[in-house]
Amino acid sequence: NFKEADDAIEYRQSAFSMIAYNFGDMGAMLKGKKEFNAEVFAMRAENVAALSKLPLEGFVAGSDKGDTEALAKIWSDKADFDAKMKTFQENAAVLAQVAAKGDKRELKKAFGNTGKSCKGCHDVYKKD
Ligand code: ASC
Repeated sequence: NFKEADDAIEYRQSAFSMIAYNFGDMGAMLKGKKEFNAEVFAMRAENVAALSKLPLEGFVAGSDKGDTEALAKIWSDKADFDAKMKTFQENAAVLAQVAAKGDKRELKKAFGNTGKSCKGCHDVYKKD
């Protein structure tokens, strides 16, 4: 368990930061902002799939505080939040599987689905 609420906050924010870095690089490749490299893309997809399992653990009771972008609704609608996080994890797992095979059309679709599950949660539970 985390010693302080601040430790839980730092943990989940670190995970999100690493997810954003890896997912952002995949997006840059798909948008042609940098050269597509199937091996790097697959590595990043694997990273996101693993990292997607981390943030939820940091949303412990009592960590609804401080100057963060997490809305109080996360804790009042926790079951829905958990379900949305699980959908993200599932989409990220599919993306990693598809990326390993390297079919660009399939990979774009799986990337889109994963991005939708990022946004779907941000729209409801993240301060803008
Ligand atoms: C990203 C990022 C997000 C998602 C979201 C997808 O790269 O930082 O929060 O994609 O914009 O719609």
